[in-house]
Amino acid sequence: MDTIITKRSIPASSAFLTDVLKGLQQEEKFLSSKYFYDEKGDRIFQQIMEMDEYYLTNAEMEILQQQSPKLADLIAVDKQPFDLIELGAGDATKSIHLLKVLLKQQLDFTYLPIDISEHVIDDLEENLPKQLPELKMKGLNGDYFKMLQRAKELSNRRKVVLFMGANIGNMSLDDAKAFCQSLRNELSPNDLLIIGFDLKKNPRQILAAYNDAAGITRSFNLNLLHRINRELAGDFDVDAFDHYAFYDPESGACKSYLISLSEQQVNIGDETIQFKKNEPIYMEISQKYDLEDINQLAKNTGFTPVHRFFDHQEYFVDAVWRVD
Ligand code: AVJ
Repeated sequence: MDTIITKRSIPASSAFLTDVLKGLQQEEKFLSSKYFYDEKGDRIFQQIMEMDEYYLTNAEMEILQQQSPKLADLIAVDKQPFDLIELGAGDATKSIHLLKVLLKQQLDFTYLPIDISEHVIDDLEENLPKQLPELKMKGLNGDYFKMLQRAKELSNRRKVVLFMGANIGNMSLDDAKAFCQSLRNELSPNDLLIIGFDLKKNPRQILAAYNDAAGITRSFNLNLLHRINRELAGDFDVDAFDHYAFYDPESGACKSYLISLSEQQVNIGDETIQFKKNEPIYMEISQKYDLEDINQLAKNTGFTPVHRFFDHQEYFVDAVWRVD
């Protein structure tokens, strides 16, 4: 009789596993920062947003707190009903300022927050109605583009898409262009996109935001190794990796790496990955833009820039683009 060899079972459907192995089996190793956000990662990101060095959150918060009436005027041009779709809604602490103004103006709209984290959507559905009882909302948990499709099935009203928080920064310039093009293809003429960009500024200030003194960003990166250990039967010795952040003022790319401090091997399920001493894993890009880059991106992807909202220090911009 044949012997049946049982392998440790790994769920075949795990895109997480496939992506992790694909990234770590390359010549130049990388992991995707979209996997930073498990429950622990969500909590560390909250801490990042509260750090002194992480200027982005306060800057965009100021824009929403102070300029939501003007933003609402641009959104509600014709006072017709619309759907307000937020990609990567998080806890909506910024967009709530806009929601309040839209409700106060008695506009007919439904808020459709999309997030790939299920517990983010659960929290929103529990907490937002407490703060804004009149708000019509439906949370959509999943991939941005699949959920955009869903939103279009739910209604054919005009779409206003919010993509704030400099989330587009986690894409390379080429990927950002492809993303905006795909978004454009899901939308119709006169729909709006409100999109947040972190601006190029003093390189020291940018680097400090991603290389904080307390090491919170470091633990944010290392948490992905812990997550692989927890969820994918990995055995990373997390202490054997160091975090390194680097900002290039010419390209505007701020990149994070984890550096293997020794020659070592790591098992992930049935696979073994070799690391040389000082070998980097490329973890994340946080791309910075100037105003010219932003207008070019709009024009190259089928949008017309309509307006720009800045914080008083001009660290950050929320750009309003109309679909051509
Ligand atoms: C959530 C993508 C806007 O790149 O600034 C913060 C994530 N990474 N610190 C950013 C992040 C390290 C953040 N975004």
